[in-house]
Parts: sequence; C-alpha cells; structure tokens
Amino acid sequence: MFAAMAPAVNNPLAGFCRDCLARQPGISARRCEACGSPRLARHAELYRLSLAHIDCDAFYAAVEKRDRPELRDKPVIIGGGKRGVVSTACYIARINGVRSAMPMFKALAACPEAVVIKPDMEKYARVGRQVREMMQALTPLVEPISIDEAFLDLAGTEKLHGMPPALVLARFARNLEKEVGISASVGLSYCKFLAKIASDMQKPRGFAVIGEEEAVSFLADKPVTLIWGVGKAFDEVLERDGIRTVGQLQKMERGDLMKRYGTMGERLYHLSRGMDERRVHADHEAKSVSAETTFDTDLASPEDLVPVLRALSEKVSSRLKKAGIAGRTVVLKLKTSDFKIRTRNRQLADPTRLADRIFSTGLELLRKETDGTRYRLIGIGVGDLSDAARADPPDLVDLQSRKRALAEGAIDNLRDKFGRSAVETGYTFGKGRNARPQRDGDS
Ligand code: DCP
Ligand code: MG
Repeated sequence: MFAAMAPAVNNPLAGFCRDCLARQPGISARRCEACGSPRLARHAELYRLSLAHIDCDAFYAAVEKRDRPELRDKPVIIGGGKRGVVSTACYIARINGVRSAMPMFKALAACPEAVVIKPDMEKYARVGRQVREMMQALTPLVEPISIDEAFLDLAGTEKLHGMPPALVLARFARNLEKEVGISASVGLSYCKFLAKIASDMQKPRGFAVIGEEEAVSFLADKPVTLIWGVGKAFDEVLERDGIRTVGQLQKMERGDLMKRYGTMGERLYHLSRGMDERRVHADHEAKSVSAETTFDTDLASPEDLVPVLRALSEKVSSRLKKAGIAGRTVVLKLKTSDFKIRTRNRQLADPTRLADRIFSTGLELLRKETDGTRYRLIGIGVGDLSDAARADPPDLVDLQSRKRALAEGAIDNLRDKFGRSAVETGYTFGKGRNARPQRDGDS
C-alpha cells in the first residue's frame, strides 16, 4: 500500500465545487461549471476517504468579527487580561507577524493598528458547543480535541447523507459559515495523523486531502517535528543523531528505531510511513462529566451546600442524558477556604445517569465533610463512563429508588417540552442567593 511512493494521481472527474457542491464533470476546468467558483476539491481518493479533522479558523477572533462586522477587514487580536499574551489573532494580524502566545507588547509592536479584544470565554464555549453539535449531526464518531477542533469518522455514513464523506464535510464547512458565521478548515485522509496535518495545510477556509497513495512521498521531505510527539526536546535528540526529515526515518529499520528510542521509536517507524491505527473515539469516551461552582462567600453548613449539590447533580445528569452515557463512579470535589482540594469517590453497583442517584451518593460523601470547614467551591461528577444501555437497571428490591427514577424520567420529558425552569425539585426550588452560584465551571 505504501511501497509505491507514487505521487497522487489526480482524477479530474472526482471533483466537486466547495461553494455550490456541484460535481464537476469537466476534465480540467479551473472554475466550477455551475457557479464559477475557483474553490474546487479534486483528488483521486476523494470519495474513498472518510476520516477528517476539522479546526475552526482563528476561532476566538472569528467569533468577535462575526459579532462586530465593522472589524471584518481590520487586524484583530484576542488577548490581554491577566496573562498579557495573545490568545489568537485573525489572519490579517497574522500577516503582520502576530502569533498565539506572543506577549501583547510584542504583538502590538508588530501590528500597532490592531484592535485588541479581551477574551469572552463563555461566548466561545457557547459557539464551540454549537459547532460540536453540528459535527455530531454528521456522525456519532466525533472526538473533540479542543474547543474548536475535532476528529470525525464518517465511514459508513454515505447512505444516511446520500453523499460521500468529502461532500458532507464541504457542506458542513459551508453551513458553518452560513449558520454560525465563522469558518473552519477540513483535513480529509485515512488516518488521524494525516487528517490533522491536512486541516492545517490550506488554512483559512481550507479543504486538503492526503490519500493513501501519496502518504509516504508527501511525508518524505517534511521535518521530523511534524510527527506527533516530536516536540522541542525530542527534536534535539534526533538532531544529535543527524535525523532531520521524515524521509530519513522512512529508511530506518524498525528494530533500529526501537533500540535507539524505545516506544517513541515504534511511533516514529509507523507514523513516518503514514501508518496510524488510532481510531476516532466518540465524545463519551471523555474520562468524566462534572460540574462545579465557586461561591460568592465561603460556605460551611449543609443547609447551604446541599441545594447547590442538587443543582449541580442535575446539570451533570442532563449532560449525561444528552450524550447518551452514564458513569459508575461518583466524585465529590470540595475546595476549602484556604484552597485545599478534597475529592471523595464512591463506586456504584451500576453506571448511572440519574440526577437522583448522583445527588444521593454525593450527599453521603458530603455529610462526612460538613464538619464546620468552610468551602469556597463544590463540584460533583461521574467517572468510569460507559454507554447508557446498561445504566440504572430497574431495582426491584429498592422500590423507592425505582419510583424516583421513573419520576425523573417524567421530569426530563416535561423539561424537554417546556424548558428547564418549568420543573424545579424541592432542593433547588426557591432557595436563597447561595443556591445561585457566582461562577460555574464544567469539565
Ligand atoms: N488559544 C489560546 N492560546 C493559545 C492557543 C490557542 O488561548 N496559545 C485559543 C484561541 C484560539 C483557540 O484556542 O482561537 C483555538 O486554538 P487554535 O490553535 O485552533 O487557533 P485558532 O483557531 O485561533 O487559529 P487556527 O486558524 O490556526 O486554528
Ligand atoms: Mg483553530
């Protein structure tokens, strides 16, 4: 498969227009035969590949430009605040040399006319979730990597969408611009390693394809730092050994690489040859789902803490239900007024996604900690995640808990219909100021 080292043979018939999505019958047309756009996607393996990496372009800056159209053609830097560094810069500011993580004074020296905006993390998280939901409508196999990027495995979705993955992805990029008002770049390949590289190749608004046929030759002249896991320190090790390009690694024996670099040698052997078996793991393979709150003033009494615990348990439960997952270990987190963190775990007999079970387990754990200590933060979460199929089996012995589970199902249905505030439970209803957290955190 990789032995040929042949360059990609572009099949001109295999293209489509990224703007109007029309298939291109023309052999060598440089513009779309339907709409005239020059943004054509063409590749011999275009309709065979299904593993993608999508990364939004200049994410924070794009969201701000969307909300302030007068900034569209201006250099925009998101950053400042406490750290005094650039979070991101729009592509216009990048032309002037501004980069992420650059100290703000340097960035402004490079681009004095830039408009600087303080980050609004809540807004970006909201847009990030919206983008993720759009991805999840394409395939259940979405693996988020950060707020603005994810891997997607679209294998087997052609029937569902009535079009091959490449077109689904182009349509996604188009819809993202229309519906959310920001842009993303797509990398399409047969493995994660190359899909990730591809998404970076034509930024912004990119759509790059790396096929199996060309993988080895594509990688040959690239620097070793392109390989996942080769950071600054390991690059220096390789440099000492005179290894600068991926092509050099391609010529080395597996045994030799392993002898020199251990498990990293194994990785170098495989990735340099475009061999990467890692699968796309769906969102629910995240390690835990949790919610936490920091109070305005430190709290000590169960009276104050319990309603908050209840509200957080409901939040965790609703996220589990939404994702169709459940967790078997309940984790309570507390931060004392002198910033010491206490975590307490309890494993359940079966995975759960019910607010009631999460809450009652959390409550048992909390009881032992309410000894007068003042807390500035409380959090609750579940770990040991699995599919919801085996969650909360009917418990014939404990009729009470079965009744509560049924009631919770009914409450969920009502909330779906009428919104969250339509139904409040005894613990969260009508409580005072302390039940309203000052700051929320999710993980
Ligand atoms: N970010 C940050 N600090 C960094 C890097 C990134 O705060 N050192 C934030 C701001 C980015 C967001 O994370 O908008 C996403 O990171 P990316 O690396 O994907 O960068 P961008 O989306 O901004 O740009 P690109 O078009 O290169 O993906
Ligand atoms: Mg990005």
